[in-house]
Amino acid sequence: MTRRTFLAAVSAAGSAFAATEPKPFGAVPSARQLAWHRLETTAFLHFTVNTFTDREWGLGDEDPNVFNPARFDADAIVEPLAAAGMTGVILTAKHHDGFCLWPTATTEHSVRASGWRGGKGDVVGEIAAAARRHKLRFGVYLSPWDRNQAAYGKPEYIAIYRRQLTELLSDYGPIFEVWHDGANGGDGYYGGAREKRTIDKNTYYDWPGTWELVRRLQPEAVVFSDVGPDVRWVGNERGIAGDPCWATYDPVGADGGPASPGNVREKDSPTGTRHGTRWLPAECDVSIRPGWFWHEAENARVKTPAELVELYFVSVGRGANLLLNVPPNRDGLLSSEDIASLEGFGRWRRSTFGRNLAAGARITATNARERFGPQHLLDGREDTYWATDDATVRAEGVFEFARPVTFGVVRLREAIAFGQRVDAVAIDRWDSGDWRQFAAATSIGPRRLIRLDRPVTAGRLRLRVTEASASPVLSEFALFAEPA
Ligand code: FUL
Repeated sequence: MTRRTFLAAVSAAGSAFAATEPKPFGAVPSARQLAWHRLETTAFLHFTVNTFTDREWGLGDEDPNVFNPARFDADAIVEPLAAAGMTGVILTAKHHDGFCLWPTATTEHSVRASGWRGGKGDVVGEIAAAARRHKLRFGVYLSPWDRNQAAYGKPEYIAIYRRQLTELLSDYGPIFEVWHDGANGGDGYYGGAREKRTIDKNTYYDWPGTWELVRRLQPEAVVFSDVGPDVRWVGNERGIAGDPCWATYDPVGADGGPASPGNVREKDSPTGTRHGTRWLPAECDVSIRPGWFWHEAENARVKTPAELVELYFVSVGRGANLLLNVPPNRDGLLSSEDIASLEGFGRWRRSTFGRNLAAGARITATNARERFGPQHLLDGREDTYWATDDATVRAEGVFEFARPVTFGVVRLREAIAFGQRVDAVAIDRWDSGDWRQFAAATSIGPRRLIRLDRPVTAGRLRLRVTEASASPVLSEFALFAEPA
């Protein structure tokens, strides 16, 4: 080979290499997690005997007849959620009190024993069907702690719990998320024993066995708990993700030992673990009211649209999903206060995100990997991206606008199929002959929203990846203006 053909071969190999996709970095999301990330905001429905007894945790000895939502209307519950942009709904099929909202064969303590609709009602079935009609996905919360069950605390209960899960995952169509909370207060009715029962959170439930069942019955469903395996609790019930909030996480138990649902070192959950070995993104569960269940006394304390917007920024805006609880009332409907807040929030979302002000910008970059150029930041697609050469971790993109744009929100996304690679970014505007930084952020992952203190007007912007653990792979740069 002459020197010339050798060099030609090297450069051909080099560009062929650069034209290939970047290699994934660290832990990456599964297909079911990728689908879950797209949901962004989902709704929680806390509804059971507690709604009628004015409690947050039922004792387990409630008369099933107290459950009597005379005007229950699943469509009227789901419609306002859909209008607010919720993409899924998770119902408390069974809360800690053990009352089952579907006609289960596993216990007498269910809607079948209630006078509501002559014992023929099925809240799970009706919410699932309404969700389908409104194009929302449907998920179930099945409390592991059961204060009604005589067998609770004994090995037999695990079989009952799995039978309940089997019914829910077999009879109600596709399930997008299975939600296991970690609470357990010990004392309960337990079939009349009325005593305190303690269980070993790490071993009693044999979680791996239950998750295997979920995988078999609903392979596309994500499983939520303090430790995943697919989605993690964010570590607080205020709806606030950490900043940074890494999608990777290696949970440890409260005492530093092995973790399990109900036994996790909560202070790690909001941020996750940078370079953790598992992709285990955060979900921010929070109620639109002070309590999880509906209480008349809290009708005047429903979060305002502005508070919901703020929650959106500190959850979704940090790469987590928001799971917003909107509890049905004793009629079996959402209260007008909650509906009004949802409407305000929905209006804000539509008016803010309806138009990407960065679309149409001319964009150049300091480095790009052949066909993975920076134009992909603006094409509105999540399967295309701007990537740099493997060795280039710091890179800049410059956006030039035909006419100056005024915006108050910036949205960035990594192409997370390639892992979470970027550690920090900064954004500058061109002003009087110089670049001036006006925004910065750390973790991005599936998305990062930066809400500016006041709107910025600029004809030229610069996005700088200031720190990355691997060559950046970004799929979106977008600008939005909030309504006045
Ligand atoms: C917790 C429960 O104890 C609360 O009642 C509520 O269901 C919340 C979402 O999870 O663990």
